[in-house]
Amino acid sequence: MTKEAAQKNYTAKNINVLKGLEAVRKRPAMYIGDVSSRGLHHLINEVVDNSIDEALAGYNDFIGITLNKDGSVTVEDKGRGIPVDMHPEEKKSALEVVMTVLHAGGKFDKNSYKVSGGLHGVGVSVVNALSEWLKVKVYRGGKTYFQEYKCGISQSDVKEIGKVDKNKTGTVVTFMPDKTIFRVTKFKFDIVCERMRELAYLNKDITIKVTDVIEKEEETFHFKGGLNEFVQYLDETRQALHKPIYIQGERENTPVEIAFEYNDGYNENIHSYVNNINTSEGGTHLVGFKTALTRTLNNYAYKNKLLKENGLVLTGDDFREGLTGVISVKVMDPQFEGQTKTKLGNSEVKGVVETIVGEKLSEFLEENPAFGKKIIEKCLRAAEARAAARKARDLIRRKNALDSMDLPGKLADCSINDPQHCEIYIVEGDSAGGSAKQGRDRRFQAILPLRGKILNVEKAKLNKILENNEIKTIIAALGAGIGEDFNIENTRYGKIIIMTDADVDGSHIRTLLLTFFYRYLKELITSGKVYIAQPPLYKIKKGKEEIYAYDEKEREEVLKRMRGKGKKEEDTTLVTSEEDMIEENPEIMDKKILISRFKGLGEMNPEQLWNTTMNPETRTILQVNLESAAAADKVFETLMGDVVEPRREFIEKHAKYANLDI
Ligand code: 0RA
Repeated sequence: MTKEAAQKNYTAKNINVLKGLEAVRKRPAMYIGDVSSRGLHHLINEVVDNSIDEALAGYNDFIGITLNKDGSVTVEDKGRGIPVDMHPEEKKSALEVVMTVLHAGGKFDKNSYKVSGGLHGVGVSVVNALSEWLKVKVYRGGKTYFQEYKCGISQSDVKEIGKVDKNKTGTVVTFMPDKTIFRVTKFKFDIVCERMRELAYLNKDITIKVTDVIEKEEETFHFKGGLNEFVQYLDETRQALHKPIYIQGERENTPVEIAFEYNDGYNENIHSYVNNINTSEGGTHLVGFKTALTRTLNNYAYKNKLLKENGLVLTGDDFREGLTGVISVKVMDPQFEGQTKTKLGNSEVKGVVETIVGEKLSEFLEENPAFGKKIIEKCLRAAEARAAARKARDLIRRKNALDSMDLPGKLADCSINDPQHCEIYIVEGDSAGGSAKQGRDRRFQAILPLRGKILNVEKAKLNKILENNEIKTIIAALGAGIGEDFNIENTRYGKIIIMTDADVDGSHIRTLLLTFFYRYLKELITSGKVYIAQPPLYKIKKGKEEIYAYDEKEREEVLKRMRGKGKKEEDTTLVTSEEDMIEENPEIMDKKILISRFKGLGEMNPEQLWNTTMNPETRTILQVNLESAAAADKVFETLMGDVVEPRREFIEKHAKYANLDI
């Protein structure tokens, strides 16, 4: 290549890099989901995934995460260190390529199980592009290397900045999320810990340390017992019937690891992972496990003559009542499908898991006949209860209460009946329900007011749950059935929006509803149909200008702007209701700023409710998703279950936002 041609080439490459990073900065949500707290925390996960890949390849056993004083984050590992040698095509250090070229991370070695190549695997370059600045240090081959970037653009070549012990290898990445891109820039210790705890359970040889310098908190996650300990952690507030059953094996380059135990509850809590990614929509690995479990336990019960009782037939559901388990598989080339791309599609994995579980579980049962008997007895009891529930359901169905043809009287339905374009607001209380009915766009918005609290489903069997009026009403309105009859295709609405007051009662009702959806209509959540309405907390008024604020921070921002320069706080008055204010001080209006706090939805008139909370053009609604199904399970069990002490601790710790973080 002539010098001129080389120069041209270099320039073109650079332009490509800039184009790539620009695309990320222009449409960050396309790469990291969103620019809220979730997307922000995703940045950490993105870097950590690379460190986990090093661990999966057998080169790393430590990850440190530090939330620094200035708001930046440091992620360090003891992996091989990002390669620094010249990249043959890009004509610059591989380190710079990994940090600045989209999707460059996975190009190096194909034959490995990659987290970073999987679901969210967009590469560290995306973190770099979305950071005001990023600094990377690499320990490799006895030397320390360094490079710094601003908005993803390198500020100089990779520099060798010192020598280290030959045996010390690893990568240290420190980044400052770009405030012009993220709506929220403060990392939360608890959110970071949630994923790190999960990763430590899934990778038992790794130690992950999280430090929050600002809040002065620190946790180290290392679980020698791996999945066994994970299952025990999930069942912490339930009574286990035995020690977890552990199954491990590998076929067709697909390692499979499973732990499960039965408890005294009625829920099925099976969490599945592919390459450390939570597959909340399940997939072939989960199907393989369920198939093997049903077949093996049925065969065992039959062979040992444990099935004599009144001709009951054990179904898959019976074998999974009160079952808590974690399935973790590693797949070379995972195909993710489903609404939220969290369903494993690789068909060969079903057979792999089925064979391994079939063999190992049979062995276990032969060696532990006492366990076998106990498990079958529990499943028989589940079958009995299921038969009773079926009767209850048939009875209700005969009375038409669950039938979508006979909609509940309280429901104000919409006029369009194409589910895709329809939404239902489930509203706390009749008075808010009334405002919502008047304020809505009746063409596509249906309103279902609930009276009081629905039953806590965490504590009841299905037949009891089906006796609860509020629950019957919801099932009938949604039209998709429940339990064995549930069919998401029949859901009458594309969006199911929970609208409760912003107070303790409201959040309790919201949690009860979410618990019910999570346990009995889970697909509504995994397919992203469930939302939470965000009514404003404050109305701020100055002269003719009226602004709604959805939280304290926003209220302060609005106040600051309205006060303008030099104005003092005395000009602001907090009023419970605007009418009171005017009555008491008829001489006030133009310069004074009035803040009224909405205590409940019922305080808003129909027009206000429409403008602030229901108008699709202007409202904000939070989509409920299962970022971590295991964590959600833990939240519900802790909040709704039997044991008081962990619940109190949990509520004290998470105070007001606990209920939202499912
Ligand atoms: C590209 C290739 C290799 C490793 C990495 C990147 C890598 C990236 C990060 C990000 C944080 N920690 C990391 N550790 C490694 C393969 C290494 C090799 O072949 O030597």
